[in-house]
Amino acid sequence: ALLLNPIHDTEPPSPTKRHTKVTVVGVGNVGMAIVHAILSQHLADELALIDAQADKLRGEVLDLQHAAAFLPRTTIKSSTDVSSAAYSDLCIITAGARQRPEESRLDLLKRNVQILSAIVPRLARAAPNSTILVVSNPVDVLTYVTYRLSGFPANRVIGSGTNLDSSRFRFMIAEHLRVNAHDVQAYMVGEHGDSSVALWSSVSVGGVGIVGLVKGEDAVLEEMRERVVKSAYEVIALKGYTSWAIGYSVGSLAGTLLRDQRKIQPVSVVAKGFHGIEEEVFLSLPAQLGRNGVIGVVNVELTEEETKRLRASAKKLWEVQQELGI
Ligand code: 6V0
Repeated sequence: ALLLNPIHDTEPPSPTKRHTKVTVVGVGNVGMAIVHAILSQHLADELALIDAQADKLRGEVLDLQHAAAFLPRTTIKSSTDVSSAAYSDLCIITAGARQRPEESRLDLLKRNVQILSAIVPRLARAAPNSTILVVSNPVDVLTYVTYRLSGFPANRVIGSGTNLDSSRFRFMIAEHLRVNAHDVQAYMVGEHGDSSVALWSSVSVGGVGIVGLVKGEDAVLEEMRERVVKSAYEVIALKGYTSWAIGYSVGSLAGTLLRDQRKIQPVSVVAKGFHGIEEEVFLSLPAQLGRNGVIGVVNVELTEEETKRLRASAKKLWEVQQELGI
């Protein structure tokens, strides 16, 4: 017996039809939250999940496949072999050692550089036309490391950077003013983490500049910036890791990239040449993103103080890169 009564001969899919493939390397808390965001937004036809721990990987994939009746039809494959990233449009790297409570992001660096050296060259060979999005911490230095190890042009290597910090920032401003976070335009730029810079001068809510709107302004705003910087540590201290916000944040970046949305989002890009930065470092700046990665970096106007802080971050990151000898 036939499963289906054929109505007409079906044509094989046209080879020019777009098939979107996303690879996620690292299926820990962060990788799986990203996978969840990608699946629920119907962003990919095929997902390749890669991790060094074969059993955990197989468990995660089976668990996802068992949700097939409730999800769009997405082929989910898993492998411990990086070459399964072949034909990917987007490769997302979350593999890494986990940040321990109280551990600074920079302390994680050496452990993670080693992990990336095992992954990136093979990933670049397997999917030479993809865009690589780095999430592993410390994200700015590791994006630079990925850029160097991949040999990709700078527009196709991006760090998730302060996209998450900016979302936390928008949440806090929205809570304070009791508005919807979607209506808050606000960016944190620079290093993801301890030295990130809040661009107060350009914050607006529903088109109205925030400067002059908040009572006790300077103190309130500085406290919000500090809370943003501390928020990852706070979540890690409470639940052991962060996952949902970074998952949605990277899911949003994946949507912008794969669907060529030309949205402006703050991500880690080559910052040399912007705002007087002379070092070859990756730092977050609001950037327009599309199918081929970074289209351009927005010419934001910074105050003298903001420029000073950004340059200090660049210098700090450059020194770290020198220490690594890359
Ligand atoms: P996790 O839950 O420990 O997962 C890491 C995964 O990487 C594990 O499943 C490992 O098996 C895997 N892994 C390790 N080495 C390799 C390798 N050589 N090849 C393949 N897989 C490997 O960590 P979690 O998911 O919580 O965090 C992952 C990374 O994201 C860490 O570096 C975090 O610091 C970083 N984050 C970055 C954020 C950002 O805003 N950029 C936010 C949150 C976390």
